Amino acid sequence: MTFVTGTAGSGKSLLTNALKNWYVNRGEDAIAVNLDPGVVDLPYEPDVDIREKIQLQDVMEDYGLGPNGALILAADLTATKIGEVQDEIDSYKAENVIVDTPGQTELFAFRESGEFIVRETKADSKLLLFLLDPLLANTPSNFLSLALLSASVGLRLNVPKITVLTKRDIARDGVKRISEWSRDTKLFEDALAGTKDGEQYSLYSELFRSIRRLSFGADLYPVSSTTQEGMIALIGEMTRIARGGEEFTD
Ligand SMILES: Nc1nc2c(ncn2[C@@H]2O[C@H](COP(=O)(O)OP(=O)(O)OP(=O)(O)O)[C@@H](O)[C@H]2O)c(=O)[nH]1
Ligand SMILES: [Mg+2]
Repeated sequence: MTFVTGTAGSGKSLLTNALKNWYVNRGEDAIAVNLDPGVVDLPYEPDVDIREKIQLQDVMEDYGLGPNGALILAADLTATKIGEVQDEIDSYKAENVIVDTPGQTELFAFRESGEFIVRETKADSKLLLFLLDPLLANTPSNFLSLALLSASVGLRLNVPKITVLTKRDIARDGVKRISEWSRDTKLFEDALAGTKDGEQYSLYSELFRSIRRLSFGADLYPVSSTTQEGMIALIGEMTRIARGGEEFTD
Protein backbone atom coordinates (compact mmCIF):
# COMPACT_ATOMS: atom_id res chain seq x y z
CA MET A 1 0.00 0.00 0.00
CA THR A 2 1.48 3.30 -1.11
CA PHE A 3 0.40 6.58 0.50
CA VAL A 4 1.01 9.57 -1.75
CA THR A 5 1.70 12.75 0.25
CA GLY A 6 3.08 16.17 -0.59
CA THR A 7 2.29 19.88 -0.54
CA ALA A 8 -0.86 21.22 -2.20
CA GLY A 9 -0.62 20.96 -5.97
CA SER A 10 2.59 18.90 -5.91
CA GLY A 11 1.02 16.25 -8.18
CA LYS A 12 -0.36 13.63 -5.76
CA SER A 13 -3.56 12.90 -7.65
CA LEU A 14 -1.94 12.75 -11.07
CA LEU A 15 0.81 10.45 -9.78
CA THR A 16 -1.76 8.21 -8.08
CA ASN A 17 -3.39 7.80 -11.47
CA ALA A 18 -0.08 7.33 -13.31
CA LEU A 19 1.04 4.62 -10.85
CA LYS A 20 -2.25 2.76 -11.10
CA ASN A 21 -2.15 2.89 -14.92
CA TRP A 22 1.44 1.73 -14.94
CA TYR A 23 0.56 -1.43 -13.05
CA VAL A 24 -2.68 -2.07 -14.92
CA ASN A 25 -0.97 -1.66 -18.31
CA ARG A 26 1.45 -4.36 -17.26
CA GLY A 27 -1.29 -6.74 -16.31
CA GLU A 28 -1.02 -6.28 -12.52
CA ASP A 29 -4.00 -5.53 -10.30
CA ALA A 30 -3.99 -2.00 -8.93
CA ILE A 31 -6.55 0.30 -7.38
CA ALA A 32 -6.61 4.02 -6.62
CA VAL A 33 -8.06 5.15 -3.29
CA ASN A 34 -9.06 8.77 -2.76
CA LEU A 35 -8.78 9.87 0.88
CA ASP A 36 -9.33 13.57 0.16
CA PRO A 37 -12.91 14.44 1.17
CA GLY A 38 -12.46 18.01 -0.10
CA VAL A 39 -11.38 17.37 -3.66
CA VAL A 40 -13.76 18.62 -6.34
CA ASP A 41 -12.12 17.46 -9.57
CA LEU A 42 -10.02 14.32 -9.51
CA PRO A 43 -7.96 13.53 -12.60
CA TYR A 44 -8.97 9.84 -12.31
CA GLU A 45 -11.90 7.63 -11.37
CA PRO A 46 -11.15 6.34 -7.84
CA ASP A 47 -11.92 2.70 -7.06
CA VAL A 48 -12.50 3.60 -3.43
CA ASP A 49 -13.60 7.14 -2.61
CA ILE A 50 -13.92 8.69 0.85
CA ARG A 51 -16.34 11.24 -0.62
CA GLU A 52 -18.97 8.52 -0.71
CA LYS A 53 -18.83 8.56 3.10
CA ILE A 54 -17.80 12.11 3.94
CA GLN A 55 -18.75 15.20 1.99
CA LEU A 56 -17.18 18.52 2.79
CA GLN A 57 -20.38 20.42 2.10
CA ASP A 58 -22.27 18.26 4.62
CA VAL A 59 -19.55 18.69 7.25
CA MET A 60 -19.74 22.49 6.81
CA GLU A 61 -23.53 22.45 7.17
CA ASP A 62 -23.83 19.86 9.94
CA TYR A 63 -21.18 21.42 12.16
CA GLY A 64 -21.60 25.09 11.14
CA LEU A 65 -17.99 25.33 9.98
CA GLY A 66 -16.19 27.32 7.33
CA PRO A 67 -14.15 25.56 4.64
CA ASN A 68 -10.90 25.36 6.65
CA GLY A 69 -12.51 24.07 9.84
CA ALA A 70 -14.54 21.60 7.80
CA LEU A 71 -11.41 20.31 6.03
CA ILE A 72 -9.77 19.63 9.39
CA LEU A 73 -12.84 17.89 10.80
CA ALA A 74 -13.35 15.93 7.57
CA ALA A 75 -9.75 14.68 7.78
CA ASP A 76 -10.42 13.51 11.34
CA LEU A 77 -13.74 11.91 10.38
CA THR A 78 -11.89 9.97 7.68
CA ALA A 79 -10.12 8.06 10.46
CA THR A 80 -13.51 6.93 11.84
CA LYS A 81 -14.39 5.42 8.45
CA ILE A 82 -11.17 3.53 7.97
CA GLY A 83 -12.72 0.13 8.74
CA GLU A 84 -15.23 0.59 5.92
CA VAL A 85 -12.52 1.88 3.59
CA GLN A 86 -10.40 -1.16 4.41
CA ASP A 87 -13.29 -3.53 3.62
CA GLU A 88 -13.75 -1.88 0.24
CA ILE A 89 -10.03 -2.04 -0.50
CA ASP A 90 -9.93 -5.70 0.51
CA SER A 91 -12.89 -6.53 -1.76
CA TYR A 92 -10.66 -5.77 -4.79
CA LYS A 93 -7.93 -8.16 -3.63
CA ALA A 94 -5.53 -5.94 -5.56
CA GLU A 95 -1.81 -6.43 -5.33
CA ASN A 96 -1.11 -2.69 -5.56
CA VAL A 97 -3.10 -0.08 -3.63
CA ILE A 98 -2.28 3.58 -4.25
CA VAL A 99 -3.73 6.02 -1.73
CA ASP A 100 -4.15 9.69 -2.67
CA THR A 101 -4.16 11.91 0.44
CA PRO A 102 -5.67 15.36 1.16
CA GLY A 103 -4.36 18.39 -0.70
CA GLN A 104 -2.96 20.03 2.41
CA THR A 105 -0.23 17.71 3.69
CA GLU A 106 -0.56 18.88 7.27
CA LEU A 107 -4.14 17.56 7.40
CA PHE A 108 -2.86 14.09 6.75
CA ALA A 109 0.64 14.04 8.11
CA PHE A 110 0.41 16.24 11.19
CA ARG A 111 -2.91 15.24 12.69
CA GLU A 112 -3.49 12.09 14.72
CA SER A 113 -5.95 10.86 12.11
CA GLY A 114 -3.35 10.50 9.32
CA GLU A 115 -0.95 8.62 11.55
CA PHE A 116 -3.85 6.44 12.74
CA ILE A 117 -4.88 5.64 9.16
CA VAL A 118 -1.35 4.70 8.10
CA ARG A 119 -0.90 2.60 11.24
CA GLU A 120 -4.27 0.86 11.26
CA THR A 121 -4.70 -0.03 7.59
CA LYS A 122 -3.71 -3.58 6.84
CA ALA A 123 -1.36 -4.34 3.99
CA ASP A 124 1.54 -6.66 3.24
CA SER A 125 3.79 -3.65 3.03
CA LYS A 126 3.34 0.08 3.47
CA LEU A 127 5.23 2.84 1.81
CA LEU A 128 5.08 6.61 1.76
CA LEU A 129 5.82 8.82 -1.21
CA PHE A 130 6.55 12.46 -0.41
CA LEU A 131 6.23 14.60 -3.52
CA LEU A 132 8.53 17.56 -3.91
CA ASP A 133 7.31 20.14 -6.42
CA PRO A 134 10.29 21.48 -8.40
CA LEU A 135 8.32 24.64 -9.17
CA LEU A 136 8.20 25.34 -5.41
CA ALA A 137 11.66 24.10 -4.45
CA ASN A 138 13.28 26.57 -6.82
CA THR A 139 15.51 28.47 -4.37
CA PRO A 140 17.90 27.13 -1.71
CA SER A 141 15.56 28.35 1.07
CA ASN A 142 12.45 26.83 -0.49
CA PHE A 143 14.29 23.61 -1.17
CA LEU A 144 15.50 23.42 2.42
CA SER A 145 12.02 24.07 3.83
CA LEU A 146 10.52 21.33 1.65
CA ALA A 147 13.34 18.99 2.63
CA LEU A 148 12.41 19.69 6.27
CA LEU A 149 8.79 18.95 5.50
CA SER A 150 9.74 15.66 3.86
CA ALA A 151 11.76 14.74 6.95
CA SER A 152 8.85 15.72 9.25
CA VAL A 153 6.32 13.67 7.29
CA GLY A 154 8.63 10.66 7.50
CA LEU A 155 9.06 11.24 11.22
CA ARG A 156 5.29 11.41 11.80
CA LEU A 157 4.16 8.52 9.65
CA ASN A 158 6.78 5.95 10.49
CA VAL A 159 6.83 3.87 7.30
CA PRO A 160 9.57 3.73 4.66
CA LYS A 161 9.56 6.84 2.50
CA ILE A 162 10.66 7.73 -1.01
CA THR A 163 10.96 11.40 -1.91
CA VAL A 164 9.79 12.04 -5.46
CA LEU A 165 10.45 15.11 -7.60
CA THR A 166 7.37 15.65 -9.73
CA LYS A 167 6.61 17.49 -12.99
CA ARG A 168 9.87 16.44 -14.56
CA ASP A 169 8.55 17.22 -18.05
CA ILE A 170 7.83 20.89 -17.35
CA ALA A 171 10.59 21.78 -14.88
CA ARG A 172 13.70 20.25 -16.40
CA ASP A 173 16.18 22.89 -15.19
CA GLY A 174 14.67 22.91 -11.71
CA VAL A 175 14.71 19.12 -11.49
CA LYS A 176 18.35 19.00 -12.56
CA ARG A 177 19.38 21.69 -10.06
CA ILE A 178 17.44 20.15 -7.17
CA SER A 179 18.80 16.66 -7.91
CA GLU A 180 22.32 18.09 -7.82
CA TRP A 181 21.68 19.93 -4.54
CA SER A 182 20.28 16.75 -2.98
CA ARG A 183 23.36 14.74 -3.96
CA ASP A 184 26.10 17.27 -3.44
CA THR A 185 26.03 19.27 -0.21
CA LYS A 186 28.79 21.56 -1.44
CA LEU A 187 26.72 22.64 -4.47
CA PHE A 188 23.75 23.34 -2.23
CA GLU A 189 25.92 25.37 0.13
CA ASP A 190 27.30 27.43 -2.75
CA ALA A 191 23.75 28.28 -3.78
CA LEU A 192 22.76 29.00 -0.18
CA ALA A 193 25.74 31.32 0.22
CA GLY A 194 24.19 33.55 -2.45
CA THR A 195 21.11 34.12 -0.28
CA LYS A 196 22.25 33.84 3.35
CA ASP A 197 25.40 34.90 5.09
CA GLY A 198 27.13 34.85 8.47
CA GLU A 199 25.47 32.86 11.21
CA GLN A 200 22.33 32.23 9.16
CA TYR A 201 24.40 30.57 6.46
CA SER A 202 26.22 28.37 9.00
CA LEU A 203 23.06 27.32 10.80
CA TYR A 204 21.09 26.50 7.66
CA SER A 205 23.93 24.59 6.01
CA GLU A 206 24.41 22.62 9.24
CA LEU A 207 20.68 21.88 9.26
CA PHE A 208 20.80 20.71 5.64
CA ARG A 209 23.68 18.35 6.38
CA SER A 210 21.88 16.80 9.30
CA ILE A 211 18.49 16.29 7.62
CA ARG A 212 19.67 15.32 4.12
CA ARG A 213 19.38 11.58 4.66
CA LEU A 214 16.07 11.95 6.48
CA SER A 215 14.70 14.07 3.66
CA PHE A 216 15.77 12.11 0.60
CA GLY A 217 17.05 8.76 1.79
CA ALA A 218 19.62 7.55 -0.70
CA ASP A 219 18.24 9.54 -3.60
CA LEU A 220 15.47 11.65 -5.09
CA TYR A 221 13.28 10.14 -7.81
CA PRO A 222 12.36 12.58 -10.58
CA VAL A 223 9.20 11.57 -12.46
CA SER A 224 6.63 12.91 -14.85
CA SER A 225 3.07 11.70 -14.48
CA THR A 226 2.29 12.92 -17.98
CA THR A 227 5.19 11.48 -19.98
CA GLN A 228 5.96 8.57 -17.57
CA GLU A 229 9.66 9.51 -17.50
CA GLY A 230 11.31 8.18 -14.36
CA MET A 231 8.51 5.72 -13.59
CA ILE A 232 10.67 2.63 -14.09
CA ALA A 233 13.20 3.82 -11.51
CA LEU A 234 10.48 4.85 -9.05
CA ILE A 235 8.51 1.61 -9.34
CA GLY A 236 11.78 -0.33 -9.07
CA GLU A 237 12.54 1.37 -5.76
CA MET A 238 8.96 0.90 -4.52
CA THR A 239 9.19 -2.80 -5.35
CA ARG A 240 12.58 -3.11 -3.70
CA ILE A 241 11.25 -1.61 -0.45
CA ALA A 242 8.06 -3.71 -0.58
CA ARG A 243 10.20 -6.84 -0.84
CA GLY A 244 12.08 -5.84 2.26
CA GLY A 245 15.09 -4.23 0.62
CA GLU A 246 16.14 -6.82 -1.98
CA GLU A 247 17.46 -5.57 -5.31
CA PHE A 248 14.69 -5.56 -7.88
CA THR A 249 15.55 -6.91 -11.32
CA ASP A 250 12.97 -7.31 -14.04
N1 LIG B 1 3.14 18.65 -16.85
C1 LIG B 1 2.86 18.05 -15.70
N2 LIG B 1 1.93 18.54 -14.88
C2 LIG B 1 1.68 17.90 -13.72
C3 LIG B 1 2.40 16.74 -13.34
N3 LIG B 1 1.94 16.34 -12.12
C4 LIG B 1 0.98 17.22 -11.78
N4 LIG B 1 0.82 18.17 -12.74
C5 LIG B 1 -0.12 19.31 -12.73
O1 LIG B 1 -0.02 19.97 -11.50
C6 LIG B 1 -1.31 20.36 -11.01
C7 LIG B 1 -1.57 19.71 -9.64
O2 LIG B 1 -1.60 18.30 -9.83
P1 LIG B 1 -2.45 17.36 -8.86
O3 LIG B 1 -2.15 15.97 -9.26
O4 LIG B 1 -3.87 17.78 -8.82
O5 LIG B 1 -1.76 17.72 -7.50
P2 LIG B 1 -2.24 17.36 -6.00
O6 LIG B 1 -1.03 17.30 -5.16
O7 LIG B 1 -3.14 16.19 -6.04
O8 LIG B 1 -3.08 18.67 -5.70
P3 LIG B 1 -4.10 18.92 -4.46
O9 LIG B 1 -4.73 17.60 -4.12
O10 LIG B 1 -5.07 19.91 -5.01
O11 LIG B 1 -3.25 19.48 -3.39
C8 LIG B 1 -2.32 19.92 -12.08
O12 LIG B 1 -2.55 21.01 -12.93
C9 LIG B 1 -1.58 18.82 -12.81
O13 LIG B 1 -1.99 18.68 -14.13
C10 LIG B 1 3.40 16.24 -14.23
O14 LIG B 1 4.10 15.24 -13.98
N5 LIG B 1 3.58 16.92 -15.39
MG1 LIG C 1 -5.05 15.92 -5.18
